[in-house]
Amino acid sequence: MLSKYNEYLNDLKIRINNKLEEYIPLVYPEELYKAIRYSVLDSGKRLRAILCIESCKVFNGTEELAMPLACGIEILHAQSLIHDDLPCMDNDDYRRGKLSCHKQFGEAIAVLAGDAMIPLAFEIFIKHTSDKIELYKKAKILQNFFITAGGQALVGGQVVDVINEGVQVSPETLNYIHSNKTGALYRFALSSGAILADANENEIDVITSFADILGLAFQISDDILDITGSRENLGKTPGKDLIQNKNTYPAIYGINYSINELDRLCNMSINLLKDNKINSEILIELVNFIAKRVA
Ligand code: GRG
Repeated sequence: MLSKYNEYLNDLKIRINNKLEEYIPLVYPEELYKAIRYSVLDSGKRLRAILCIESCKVFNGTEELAMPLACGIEILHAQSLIHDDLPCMDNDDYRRGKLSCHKQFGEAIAVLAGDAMIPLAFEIFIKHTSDKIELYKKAKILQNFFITAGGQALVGGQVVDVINEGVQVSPETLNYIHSNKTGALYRFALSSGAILADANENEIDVITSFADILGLAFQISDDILDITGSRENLGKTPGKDLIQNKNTYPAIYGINYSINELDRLCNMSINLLKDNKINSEILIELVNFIAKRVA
C-alpha cells in the first residue's frame, strides 16, 4: 500500500502480528502449535483484522478494544486457508510464499491444526476483550462468529464450491459461493468491530452492506489475480482456477467484465460510506488497495 497511510497501515500490521505472537504461545503439544504458528504468524496482509479495527474506530471505539477480535478473525481466516489448501479441497502446495501447512507438517497435523484454530479464535476474543464490554454484546459477536465459521457461511460456501468443481454454475450460485466463502468474513469483521464500538442498528446495517460489496470486490480481484498474477507476488500457485475448472468471475463473465465489475463495486462501496456520512479515509484507502492490488 503506497500512500500517505502506508506507514500507519504497516505499523498497524506489525501491532496485529505482535499480538498474534503473544496470543499463540508455543506450548505442548508443540507439533500442533508449530503448525498453527506457522500458518498464522509473520505473513498475510491482515486485511480482515485491519477492517475490523477500522470499523471499531470509525464508530468511536479503539484499536485496543478491537484487537483480540481482529486477531481471532485472522486465526479463523488462516484456518480456512489451511483446510482450503488440502489435497481433498483446492490442493495447493504453496501459501503465503511458503509450503502450505499440510506440505510442511503432513495432512493429519494440518487438519488437526485447522480444527484447533476454530475454538482458539473464539477463545482469544472472549479471553482478551475488555471486561468493560457488556456481556450481551460479547454474546452477539460470539454468535455471529459461530455463524461465520459454519454451514450458513464459510463451510456452506466451500461445500457449494467443491461440489460444483468442473460444472459451470449460474450467476446466483457463483454469488452464493463468493458471498459465503469470502464475503462472510468481511461482513463479520466490519459488523463486529462496529458492534463492539456501540454503533447503532442503522450504522451496523450500512457497514454490513459495505462489507458485502467489498467482500465480492475482493474475491473478484483474487480471481483476476489468479490469471494475471505471478507466484512471486501471490505467494501461491497462479493459474489454478483455470486448470481446476473453478467457478470464478473471469470464467463466467470474462476478464474485461470482471475488471469493470471490480471497479464498479469499489466505487459503489466508497459512495455508500460517503452517502451515509461514514468518514474514514483508511476504509477508503483499503477499498483503493483492493481495486488496484497486485498481491
Ligand atoms: C470451518 C471456518 C471454517 C472454514 C472451512 C475451507 C473452508 C471452510 C473455506 C475456504 C474459504 C476460503 C479459503 C476462501 C478464499 C478467500 C480468499 C480469497 C483468501 C485469500 O485472502 P487474502 O489474500 O490472504 O487476504 P492473506 O494471505 O493475505 O491473509
